[in-house]
Formats: sequence, structure tokens, C-alpha cells
Amino acid sequence: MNRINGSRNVKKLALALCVATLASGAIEARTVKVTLTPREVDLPIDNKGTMYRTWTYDGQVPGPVVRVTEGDVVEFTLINEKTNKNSHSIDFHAARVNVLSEFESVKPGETKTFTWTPSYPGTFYYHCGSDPMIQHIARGMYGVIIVDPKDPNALPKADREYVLIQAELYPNPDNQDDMMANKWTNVMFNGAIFKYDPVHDPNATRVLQAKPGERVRIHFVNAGVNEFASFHPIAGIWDRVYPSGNAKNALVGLQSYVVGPGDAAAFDIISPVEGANALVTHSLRQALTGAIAVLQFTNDADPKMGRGDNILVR
Ligand SMILES: [Cu+2]
Repeated sequence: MNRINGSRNVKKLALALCVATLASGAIEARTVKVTLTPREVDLPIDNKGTMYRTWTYDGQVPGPVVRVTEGDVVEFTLINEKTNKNSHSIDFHAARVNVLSEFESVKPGETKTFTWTPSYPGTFYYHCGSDPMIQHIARGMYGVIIVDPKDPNALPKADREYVLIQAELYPNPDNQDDMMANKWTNVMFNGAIFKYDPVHDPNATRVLQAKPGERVRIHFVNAGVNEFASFHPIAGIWDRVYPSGNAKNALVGLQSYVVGPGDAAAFDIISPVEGANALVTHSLRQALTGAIAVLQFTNDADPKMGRGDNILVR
């Protein structure tokens, strides 16, 4: 294109060729490098700072938010540092690859790279799949990958976005039998009990924020490992629910929507009034042991909340 500098007609032809190339999909796709580094570390699992021996991506539970666009070439690298004791791996639910090669376990001290292209937009789960998978996930090896649609107008524009990832807490992370027997004590959003709920835990210091009238999109992932989630906004209604976060799956005016283990959906909510909604898993043993997040609607909501890095509130 840069070398074409002749008459206006030549420029028109060049533009037409360029558009045709775009339409045929032959134009070179954007390459995005994504690296995740498993780390076996102690992290707090409640607002008081009770520590738990987690296995993580990048030392965080959940792992980092991975965000790409439909059609990108994702060049992914997993670095399992030699200081780790266990093999780890990645399973991107947004990927269509060979499970035996791309998702294979990587030993401590080894690195794995593979390339893939997300062909469906949406909100997807990622997790470690190394044996025993139930323990690697229950210890904290999970996160979200958001694949934005190629068409920027496919979804109504969200004024704010938040990520909420649900997971059960098993008190002894070494006891795989308890995980198999579903003996959890609490259900957490984003790796801690009542993390965003000062109503049920006075030690909680964080809430999700937005202004009345704003469209708030919750990227909700159920990392399980065993329980289904019936996700409901107390004192609100989901304006739209998009199973797997895909615009073509739009559901309208729902009170709750079930997200199974290993599944994800995008939930849009708009509040006409100031006040709060409590986002809960309406299975009450789950809600009352930790799976409640307060979404506060105020006209002076912090403009940084629900944007940029603050879509997953640490
Ligand atoms: Cu792992």
C-alpha cells in the first residue's frame, strides 16, 4: 500500500484491493503474546488474611485476565519454573487444538509454547489440567479469557465490566479425597470468602461500583470444581445474559441463569436507581458461605472501577 502513490484511480484500486483482502480474511492477523507462569505460593482466602497453600498462574488467584480479539493469533507460553514442585499445564476453553500436545503437562524447569486462533468470541474459562486436575483447580489454577468480537458493535457497549470467578474452598488443599467427596466449606468469588461483601463480613473493604443507568457487564466463570452456580442479582434483573459471552446467544430479562462447572457467561445489568444489588449464587449454602458480591450503584462511583485493570478487583 505504501508504495502506491500514483493517480487517484490507483489509490482507489489499492483501497478496493485492501477492502477485498480484509473481506476474504487474508490480511495478516494480529499476533498477541500471552505468557503464564505457575507459582506455588501462600495466599489469603478471606478478608482477615487466613493463608492457604495455593497453586496459581502468576502468583494470583484467579490468574491474570487474558484478553484477545476473535481472529488474533495467540502465541502462548507456559513457563513452569524449576522452583515449583509440580507439573502444570493450560486448558483454554476458547481454543480448538490437540489436547494431547498443546494442553500437555509441563515439568518444573520446562517451558511450553503453542500458537492458536480464537474463532469464537466470548467469555471463556481457562485452568490447569494436570493430574489430579481436581486439586490443581481447587488450589487456584483458574482464570478467564475474554475473546472480544471482531465486530466492535456485536454487543451493546458496556460502561463497566467486572470479572467474577466462582470456586469452592476445600479446607485442606492436600486432601484430594475431600474434593472428590465434595466436602467444601465455602464458596468464593475471585479467590476469597465474601471478598466484596461488607454486609456479611465487616472485614471486607471492597465492593463493585457503577452509576445508575450504566450497563454493567459481569464476566462470570464457574471454576467449580463440583458445584453448579445459579447466578442472581438480588434486587435487580439481568438485562441480557449471553451464555459463553457470545452476542448471538442473547437472553433477555432473566432473574437467574445457571452456569455449570467449567462454564462461563456474560451478564448485563442496569440499575435505574441508586443503591445496591447483591450478586449471589442463589444456592444458599453457597451464598451464605461466601458467594455474595455487592454491586453498589452511586452517582459518584469511582471512574476507575470496572475499567482497565480494575475489571478484576484484587
Ligand atoms: Cu497445575
